[in-house]
Amino acid sequence: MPVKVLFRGIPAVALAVTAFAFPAFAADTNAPNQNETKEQRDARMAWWREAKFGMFIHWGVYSISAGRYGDQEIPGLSEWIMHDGKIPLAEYAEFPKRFNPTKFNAEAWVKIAKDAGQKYIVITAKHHDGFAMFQSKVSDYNICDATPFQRDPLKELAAACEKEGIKLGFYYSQAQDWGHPGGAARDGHWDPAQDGDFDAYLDKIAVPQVQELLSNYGPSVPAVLWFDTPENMTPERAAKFFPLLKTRPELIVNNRLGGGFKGDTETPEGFIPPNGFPGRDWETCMTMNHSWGYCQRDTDWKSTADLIRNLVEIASEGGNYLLNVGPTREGLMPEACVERLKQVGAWMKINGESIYGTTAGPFPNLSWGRATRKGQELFLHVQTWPSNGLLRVPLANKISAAVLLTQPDKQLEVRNEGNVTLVSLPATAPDAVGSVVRLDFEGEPIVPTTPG
Ligand code: JFZ
Repeated sequence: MPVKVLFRGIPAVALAVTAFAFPAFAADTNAPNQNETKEQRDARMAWWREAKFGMFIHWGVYSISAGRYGDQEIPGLSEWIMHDGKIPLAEYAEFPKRFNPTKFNAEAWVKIAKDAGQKYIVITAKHHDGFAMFQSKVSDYNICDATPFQRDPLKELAAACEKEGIKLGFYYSQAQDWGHPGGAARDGHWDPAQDGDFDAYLDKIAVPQVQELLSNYGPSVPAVLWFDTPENMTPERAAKFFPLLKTRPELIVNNRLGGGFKGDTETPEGFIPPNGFPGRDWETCMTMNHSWGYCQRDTDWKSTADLIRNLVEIASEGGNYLLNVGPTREGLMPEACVERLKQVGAWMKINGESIYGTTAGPFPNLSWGRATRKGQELFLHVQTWPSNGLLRVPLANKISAAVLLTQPDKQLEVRNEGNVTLVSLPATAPDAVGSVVRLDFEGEPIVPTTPG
């Protein structure tokens, strides 16, 4: 049963008591990175905090069906088609025989990410369907042994990422696995071939495959391990992965292993938490349309303006943006995605300094947009251009410089009026989606509680 549903029905008091009843886990010294100092943690998270923007890739044999099973449209997420269409395992296992994505080119994918300004990629090594998109000795239900393609895309991506200076992370569905006996399935198995012992599945498939992923791609891949949907996981089951995770001290792990393991990153999905997660690293994952895996009918793409605004909003609350693309059965990223990513990249070329390595802005809210901070620099993302040409910033500090990132050599006029800083802007916005002003300020930000 999904954890979320369980939680909904339980009063807060019961939850608090339950949490109190298992203090052992919170203090579990076997969990990775339990005892690291703040300095060690900051060093481990440094590249990720600098990166801010990553590419999520959902690619698997579900990219073949692309939302259709026989002559039926299966509503919902394309990567859930086996579950939602109640496709028997033996039948789904025929899909790989038709998977021959000869147009896949790791360098082209990495270049698309890089040109978009994305600094890391997280790709589905195995999704809930249980099919491994990598060479696995543990199960021949994998792309090298069960498709005519026979290549390991993770290996090719690792090489391309290394060349381009992009970090590579792996998504691995550790609990749900509809393709191996004993693997979990939300709402239960639909095919007796799936029945079996969950612990045996963890011991024989999930743990050894994670070991393969952590061992076979060089010392710095994966940089991130992205677990998902912890159905049936318990503290004991999560602990089966700990010794492995500890073999890779630089690894960043998300919070979806289950069994109470907090991991390194919160993963709000499809939404932007209004105040971030104070004291925690976090990453909003979002897909460009509605499905994660490629879905032929789903052409409702977010606009470039939406994508940029999301990135800005997330950065202004202190998070990262992991933006998903679902490549096709041929191994191509949909044209609509490529086009939008290019446009985001063009914006990032000018405005990237207002995103990379920034932390949340100091303002609870701003009527005209968002703000990010990097040390003594504030980046003002002006989304509603002031009609009188004066931007009101609720900040009382001394300002030593103010420029538009589109015109970094031209100082803007700035004056203080009471608690407020007024910045003179040109009559029209230089960028229709998001123009950014950089303010160099002195001291700690002084933000009046009632803007003047
Ligand atoms: C999961 C997957 O089931 C889905 O296919 C996709 O991979 C996505 C990134 O992750 O879906 C979830 C997981 C967590 C939540 C919602 C959907 N959640 O916490 O709200």
